[in-house]
Amino acid sequence: MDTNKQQNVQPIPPFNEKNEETPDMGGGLSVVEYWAEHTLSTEGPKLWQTLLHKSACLSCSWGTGGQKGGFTNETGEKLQRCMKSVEAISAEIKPPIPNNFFGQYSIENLQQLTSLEADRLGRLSFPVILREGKSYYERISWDEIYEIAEAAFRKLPERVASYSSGRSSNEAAFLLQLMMRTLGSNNLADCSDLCHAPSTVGLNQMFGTRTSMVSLENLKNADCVVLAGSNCAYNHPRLMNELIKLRDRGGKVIVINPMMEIGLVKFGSPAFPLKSLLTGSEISSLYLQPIPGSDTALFIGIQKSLIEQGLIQKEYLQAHTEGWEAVVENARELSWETITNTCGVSQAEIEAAATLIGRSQRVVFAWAMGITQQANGVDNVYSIANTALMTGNVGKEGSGVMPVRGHSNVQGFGSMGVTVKLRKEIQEALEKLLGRSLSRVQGYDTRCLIEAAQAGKVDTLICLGGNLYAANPDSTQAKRALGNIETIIYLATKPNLGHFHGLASKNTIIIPVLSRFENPHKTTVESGNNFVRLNDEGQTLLKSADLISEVEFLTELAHLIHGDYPVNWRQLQDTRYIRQLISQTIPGFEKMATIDDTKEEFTISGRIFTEPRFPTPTGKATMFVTPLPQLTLPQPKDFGLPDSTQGVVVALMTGRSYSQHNTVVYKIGDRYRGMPHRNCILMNRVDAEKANLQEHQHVTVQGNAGKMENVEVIYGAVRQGAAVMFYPEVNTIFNPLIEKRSGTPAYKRVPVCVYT
Ligand SMILES: Nc1nc2c(c(=O)[nH]1)N[C@H]1C(S)=C(S)[C@@H](COP(=O)(O)OP(=O)(O)OC[C@H]3O[C@@H](n4cnc5c(=O)[nH]c(N)nc54)[C@H](O)[C@@H]3O)O[C@H]1N2
Ligand SMILES: Nc1nc2c(c(=O)[nH]1)N[C@H]1C(S)=C(S)[C@@H](COP(=O)(O)OP(=O)(O)OC[C@H]3O[C@@H](n4cnc5c(=O)[nH]c(N)nc54)[C@H](O)[C@@H]3O)O[C@H]1N2
Ligand code: SF4
Ligand SMILES: [Mo]
Repeated sequence: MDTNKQQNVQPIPPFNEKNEETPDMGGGLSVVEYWAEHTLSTEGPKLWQTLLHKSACLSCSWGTGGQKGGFTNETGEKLQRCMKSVEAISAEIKPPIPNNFFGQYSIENLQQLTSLEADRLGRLSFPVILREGKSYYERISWDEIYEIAEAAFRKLPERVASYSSGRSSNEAAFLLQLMMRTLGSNNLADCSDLCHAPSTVGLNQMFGTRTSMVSLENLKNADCVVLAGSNCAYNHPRLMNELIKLRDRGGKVIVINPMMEIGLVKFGSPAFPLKSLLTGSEISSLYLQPIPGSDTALFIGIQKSLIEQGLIQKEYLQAHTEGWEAVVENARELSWETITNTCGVSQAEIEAAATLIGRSQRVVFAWAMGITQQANGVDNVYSIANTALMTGNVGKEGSGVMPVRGHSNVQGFGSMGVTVKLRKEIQEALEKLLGRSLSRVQGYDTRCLIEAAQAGKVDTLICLGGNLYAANPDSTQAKRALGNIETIIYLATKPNLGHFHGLASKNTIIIPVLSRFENPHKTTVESGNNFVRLNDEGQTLLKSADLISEVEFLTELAHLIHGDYPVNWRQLQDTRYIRQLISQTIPGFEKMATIDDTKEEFTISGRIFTEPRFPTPTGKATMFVTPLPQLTLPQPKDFGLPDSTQGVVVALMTGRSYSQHNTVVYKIGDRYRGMPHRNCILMNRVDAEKANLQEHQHVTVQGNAGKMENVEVIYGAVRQGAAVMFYPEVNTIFNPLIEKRSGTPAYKRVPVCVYT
């Protein structure tokens, strides 16, 4: 049986029909061409200066850079800087927006800009305000900013909120939450609410920890990686090097993704110029394509097969877990028919995955947005971790569970207490610092913040980076909600759609801040692998600009609101003192106290598990039974369309193109998926033909909150019933289900009707 099953292993997935124009592998020479084009261009010297600066890469959470130099990862390996990093830096070193710009273009003009056009305006280089009833942003003095901000923060604490994005430093994040909590507000919405919150919730429930339990060294010792709902070929390119090396040493990679992402089949990495770059390295040993939103069923299927093949580690379960009997029983009882009907993957494929996992010695289970951005995101996480536990793969060298995080410091924001689900240890430490209790009022996460604003319950909002407007679903709702807030203060490096659409009713202020590599002080960030990096001081290349550091602005504002309570805020402008505070209040950050002297970047203590003992009351992991999702799609008539409409309803997976960073679009096309511009829907040929559509035809795509017209149909390697479109544009047409335990929107299973 086993030999047969092994033969079933398929590196290429069943739904593999690519668009003719798409390349046969991810990465490849074009990556190097991009490097060459940019580093040799007129911006080349500035780029190199920034690339060589001792600070962490701005882009993703993989965490390249820092004290060992711009090209080094945390294990000291060189040549670990990818072109996404160049893309991100290139955007930040653009010339400043001219002084007379905002006087020339009204808000109405600015609202016509696309995301790409907004970003290309250049760096924000002086503070501006849009006053009530006015149609132009105008320059504002720092004195007036502080006057308006202070008054805005004197509102009832429950009516004051913050939103943050994960690019700022730990120091800024710590200040933000301390300022808000000192005020008595827990309204600390963060982009992670839209992102990995289900991972945080799920891991906390099961293991009493909230982040990846695997270090980079651990990953290097794995002999199998299960990669579910992640397109790391685009979004965490240096993780690809680890997968290449794993395959080289005979390990296996199981990819779980409704879409065939070509870079997960084959990837040409510049880190291996001779053996990989031109010819490409094989990545997937087995590629499974479940129905969007059905991963729980797929993982239960894997569990069932593990049980049937006698591959579960019963002794491990007995010794180190609780609740395992019910989980095993559930998998045993569910019929194969129910499982395969729910996930759309055949029993043979599922069994092949189980065999690979069960026969491997050290398996890492990694996942990203395809798993979390679902109405049952927490169950998805449970089902993955249940599978890991059943095979004894948590708390063991070279194995474990690994959420692949988003922004370069999004994890640091959570660690610093920028969350509506504060850890008890931090709460107690902050209460000690404040000499009083923290407010017990439940804070608003990102979706709740939008709803509270819509209901007129928010007066003041401060946004530390990000793009709250465009990151949220249902842009019309987001715009209306933000419009009910009296004062919004945006701290940003670049202009974005949010600054032009997310306007307050009285005052909207944009404060231009220094980038990570420009701050006059040292800062730190935390990678998705729980590694803290130290960023050196730098200088801005914007010579006559009027920029401020995030730390300076937040400390000045906090000083105005709170005086010298509970700390001398202005003293904290020397960020060394913030790090002292962090070391005293944040668990695992003891080494932060000495990092200025030692320059020693470190792994946060208590995060990596190589023994199966967990920080739960019993020391055991808790397993939860995961219900199967009910996945039906509505009919065209449910969209209010007449019966005569020739249309097809699909589950839309909304996400990133090759050339964008979240809401910021760098290039309009996506060459690896053969999507020439942003207004495309990638779908399976069979679905299109069902609705009498042809490739390149222009169609309407309608969700439950609006429609997009003139969308070009592109055929691609996605399973039937699923389709792909890009955010932020697509956020105009739907208001999704929300995962109840984490607050995260189901961005990856959006029912839409495609018709002409
Ligand atoms: N260059 C670049 N890097 C980035 C970012 C960026 O925008 N650009 N963003 C950063 C951030 S904040 C984040 S969160 C990460 C995002 O990184 P990813 O999570 O990799 O990005 P996404 O494009 O959202 O989607 C991931 C994959 O999920 C798959 N998927 C969709 N639905 C399902 C499903 O139901 N099941 C399964 N198994 N898979 C599914 C999609 O086909 C897609 O391949 O990247 C970070 N890094
Ligand atoms: N439909 C759909 N929607 C999604 C997603 C999806 O997959 N599908 N993904 C969701 C996810 S995973 C996330 S994380 C969110 C992202 O949501 P956000 O994090 O809110 O959005 P970004 O686009 O990353 O924010 C970019 C802006 O941050 C600012 N910025 C950059 N660097 C700095 C800095 O150093 N300091 C400051 N103060 N500002 C800076 C710049 O002004 C830039 O324009 O979007 C979510 N929305
Ligand atoms: S993998 Fe991520 S952190 Fe590393 S260089 Fe690329 S974008 Fe930066
Ligand atoms: Mo994210």
